[in-house]
Amino acid sequence: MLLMKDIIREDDPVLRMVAQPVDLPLSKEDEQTLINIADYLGNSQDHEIATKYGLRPGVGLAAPQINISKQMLGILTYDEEGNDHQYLMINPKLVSYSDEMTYLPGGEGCLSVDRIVEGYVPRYKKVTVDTHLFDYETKEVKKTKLRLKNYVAIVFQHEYDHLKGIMFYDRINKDNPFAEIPNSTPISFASEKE
Ligand code: UDB
Ligand code: ZN
Repeated sequence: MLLMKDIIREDDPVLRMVAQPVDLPLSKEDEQTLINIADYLGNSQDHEIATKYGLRPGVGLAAPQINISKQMLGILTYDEEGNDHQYLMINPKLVSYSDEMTYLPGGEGCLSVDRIVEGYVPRYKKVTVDTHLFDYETKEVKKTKLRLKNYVAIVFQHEYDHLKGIMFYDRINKDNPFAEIPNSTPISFASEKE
């Protein structure tokens, strides 16, 4: 199983690389990477397991963060209406986005960043994503178009940035980290940060 020591930190140049597309059908190795990502997210959100192994509760994890510079990422969270969102994405593409922006009023963190970086991270409020999805149970891969909004859209954009070598703090206004984000509404959903 993946532990915190397997997650590379912000000083690692791999986090600044553009990740490579994944060949389909999936190799066993790439399949295992997706399983490891899903297991990390699930384990890290299980209080008992997370405590035992010292895992930071994650809502998303991208392959580059485990030192694999390939276009794969996982999301495990729920939205403001309480619906589950579980995705294991292969070669995702952000194909369209809203003019409206959003942000987390408490800012963002990252499993690869061991410090607090304050400031608003502007994100699109709605995104459309063309991707292949990996089904953990059946191991099938399906091409899908996803429409994501609000918090789940933020998580997606954070993970998608990891595939492009972008860190959340690159997007914070350097002169005024808390400058108003034009055309935005903050996420009101009470995020219980860890
Ligand atoms: C996270 N977790 O996983 F709203 F139950 C963050 C960390 C960096 C604080 C661990 C998080 O936001 N947890 C959370 C939020 C809730 C409810 C809840 C748990 N990430 C993922 C990451 O680093 N991926 O690369 C950072 C998030 C910041 C904005 C989106 C992703
Ligand atoms: Zn991150």
